[in-house]
Amino acid sequence: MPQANHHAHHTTRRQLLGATAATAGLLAAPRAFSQTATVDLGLPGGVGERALVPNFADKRNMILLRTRPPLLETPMPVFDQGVFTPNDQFYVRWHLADIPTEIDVSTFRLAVHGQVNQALSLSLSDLLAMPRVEVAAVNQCSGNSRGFFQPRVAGGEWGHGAMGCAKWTGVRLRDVLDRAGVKPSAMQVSFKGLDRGSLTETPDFRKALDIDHARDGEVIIAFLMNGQPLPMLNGFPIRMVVPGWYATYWVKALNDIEVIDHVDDNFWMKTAYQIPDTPGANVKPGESGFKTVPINRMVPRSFVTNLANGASVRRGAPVALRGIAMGGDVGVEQVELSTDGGASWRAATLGPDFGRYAFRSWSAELPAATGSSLEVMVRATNTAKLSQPATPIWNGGGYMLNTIEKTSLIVA
Ligand SMILES: Nc1nc2c(c(=O)[nH]1)N[C@H]1C(S)=C(S)[C@@H](COP(=O)(O)O)O[C@H]1N2
Ligand SMILES: [Mo]
Repeated sequence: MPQANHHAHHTTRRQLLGATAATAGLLAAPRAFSQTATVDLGLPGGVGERALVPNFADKRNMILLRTRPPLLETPMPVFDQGVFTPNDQFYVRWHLADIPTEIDVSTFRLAVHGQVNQALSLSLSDLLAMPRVEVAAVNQCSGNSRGFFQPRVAGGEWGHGAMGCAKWTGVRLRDVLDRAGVKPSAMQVSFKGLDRGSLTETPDFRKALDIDHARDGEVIIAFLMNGQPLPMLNGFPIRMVVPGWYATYWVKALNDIEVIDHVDDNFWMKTAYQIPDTPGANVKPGESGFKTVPINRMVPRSFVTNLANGASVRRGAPVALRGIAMGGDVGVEQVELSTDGGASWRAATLGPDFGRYAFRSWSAELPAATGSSLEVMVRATNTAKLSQPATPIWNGGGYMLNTIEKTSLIVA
C-alpha cells in the first residue's frame, strides 16, 4: 500500500525548479552521443547486436534501439545492483517524434476536464501542496523482450531491459479527480502528455483507464522517481504511475486528463496495444478469430542477474546465483530454480519486500557443478498462484513475454 508522506514540500519544489535549468540542453545531447561498445542481446537469429552509448542526454551506458524518438534499453547487469533501477539508467520509450525537451515549471499546467463539475488547471505548486503518497513499482514496457518472440513480430526488438523499478512519489489520481468532482456519467479517464507527432495526422498518444481503476487510490501522478525529479526522458515534470499495469498507461509529461462518458476508442486504445483475450495473451502464430482487449495487468517474471548466458563457473564449486523477480499485478510468492530441464525445482531465498508492485531480489546456492555445462531455469510464482509458463507464448503484437528464462553456463 502506498504510504502517505507529507515531508519536504519546499525541498522538492526547489529540486523541480533546479531540474528545469538542467534540462535545457537535452536536444543537443543525442546528436553528440558517442558509442564506445556494442552489446549482444542474444536474440534468436543473431539480430541482437546493439550500440552501448555512454552519454545519451542525461542517461549513461544505455543500449540504443533508436534515437528519435528515443528508445533506450537498460543493460542487464544494472539489475544486479539492486531492486531500484538508477534514474540515469532507467529505460526510455516514446512513440512520437516531437518530445518535450524543456519545461517551464512556473507556467506548466495540468488540465482536468470533461465529465467533471469543475474543470481544473493545476500548477506544479498546486500538485506539490496536495497529500503525497509513495509506491515502489515496476515500470515495464508491454513489448519488453519482444526480440525473443519466435516467429519474429513487428515492433521494437527489445531484449529484457525495457523494465525498471523505482520509488514513485506523487499525488493520488483520485484526489485530483475528487477536486474536480467526477460526474455520474463518467466511464473512463483519458490521459495525454506534451509529446506530438511530427505530422498533424499522427494521433496524440492517449491512454485511458476505467473510472473505478482511476479512482482506486493506487494510481498516482508522480513527480519524484527514487527521490529525484523525473528525468526529462522519463516524463518530467509529472507522469502517470499505474502499479501492476504495463507502462503504456504510465503517460509521461502528463498535461491533460479528460473524464469521458464512453470507452475511449482512440488509436492507442482501440487499435494499438490490443492483446488476445486468452490466458497469458497466448495464441498460435497465424491464428485469427479471437477476441482482443486492451493490454492491462502484468504477469510474473524472473531473471538471473549475476551470471549471463555463456558465463563460466568453476567445476566442483557451489554456484551462487542471484536475480530479480516480479509478481506482475500482485506480489512474488516464490522463486524456484531448476537445473534438470524443469523436472525438479528448488526454492530460492527471497530478499526484502518493498511492496507487491516492486522487484523482489532472490538468491540461491546450487550444489557443486559437475559436467561441462549447466542450464539454469528460473521461475517466479505470484501470490495469485500464477507461475511463468515453460513454453514460449506468442501474439502478433509481441506483448507480455514471460516464459521461464534459461541461463546456459560453462563448467570448467
Ligand atoms: N507521453 C507519453 N507517455 C508515454 C509514452 C509515450 O509515447 N508518450 N509511451 C508509454 C510506453 S509504451 C512506455 S513503455 C512507457 C515508458 O516509460 P519510460 O520511458 O519512463 O521508461 O512510457 C509510456 N508513456
Ligand atoms: Mo511500451
